[in-house]
Amino acid sequence: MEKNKSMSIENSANLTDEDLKDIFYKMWEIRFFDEKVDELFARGLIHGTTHLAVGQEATAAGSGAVLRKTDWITSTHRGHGHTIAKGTNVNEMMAELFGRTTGTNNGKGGSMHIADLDTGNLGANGIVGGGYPIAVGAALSSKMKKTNQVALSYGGDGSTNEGSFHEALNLAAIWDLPVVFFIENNKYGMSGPIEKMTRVQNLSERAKAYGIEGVTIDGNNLLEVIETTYQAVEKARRGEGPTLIEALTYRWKGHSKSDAKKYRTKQEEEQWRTERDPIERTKNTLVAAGIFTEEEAEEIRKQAKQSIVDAVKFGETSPMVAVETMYEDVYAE
Ligand SMILES: Cc1ncc(C[n+]2csc(CCOP(=O)(O)OP(=O)(O)O)c2C)c(N)n1
Repeated sequence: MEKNKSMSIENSANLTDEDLKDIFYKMWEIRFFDEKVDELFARGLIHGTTHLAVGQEATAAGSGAVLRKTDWITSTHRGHGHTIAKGTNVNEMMAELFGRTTGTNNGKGGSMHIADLDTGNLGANGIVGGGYPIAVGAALSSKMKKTNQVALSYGGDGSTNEGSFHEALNLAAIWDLPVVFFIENNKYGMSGPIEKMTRVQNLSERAKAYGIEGVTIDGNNLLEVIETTYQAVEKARRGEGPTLIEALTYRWKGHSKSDAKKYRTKQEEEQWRTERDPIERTKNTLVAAGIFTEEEAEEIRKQAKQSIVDAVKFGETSPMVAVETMYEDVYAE
């Protein structure tokens, strides 16, 4: 049925004002989720390691918004935002990090292994570049079974130097597979700046080597992310093959929880935080378009914050995973 709702911002994905409000809510949810995780680690309440995507909310929320529930994603070690944007319940995500039975992976996966087949999330991946071949395999199954599903594979700038990236792009190209390679270029690998890791100016140029389309966009501009991803996803759905999207963004926090960030200046960090905050920019755009007022935006922010408070409560009060169940869910039965 035709949506009978207002669309104050023209966009080819046909997102209504309500959709954009939801995306704005998700951006806050992503930010609060990761800030809370940072705090919980510092207090010793959750364990292992984690990689936060504070500052990268527009790439996750914008790309996730144009995918169908039945489309797939593969995510990275920095994947909480992708998972939230694809529709996973934040209570279950938080419970997973707390190692509780109510978690997405029954509490046995943790931050880097969240998978949620109900929302098409084929899994985060601690192996840099490990998600690309999985997405290509999923896309191949879609083509062979004619299900019309698209796979979108997230990766960091550093992952484009892995062999798996190149093999995946080549196979996807020669078979015209319905897959989108979405690179979040946040300027650094663990501590290595992109300029020292590759000679190409834009990572999207690498698409040429495989005969596919490559595009570089401002990853902190939500509407640009939505528009570009939608075009690439729909092209894939029409059977016209893969696209490489490079979205320029920045992570505000260190690589992982033990990073002192000595490889970059405070000035650079400050500049990205104050001048290019994706949430602030989205709010200003949506207020200017009349989608909500400043006060309504503040209300959405508060609701998102509360959802994370509730998620922590849910995680903390859920049952711990029992040691005797350690070997369950390891092999298919
Ligand atoms: C195959 C492999 N090599 C090395 C590592 C160690 N490692 C974890 S994250 C990371 C940096 C990844 O950088 P990038 O792909 O740019 O993602 P970002 O952390 O910037 O989001 C490295 C080298 C790993 N996990 N897997």
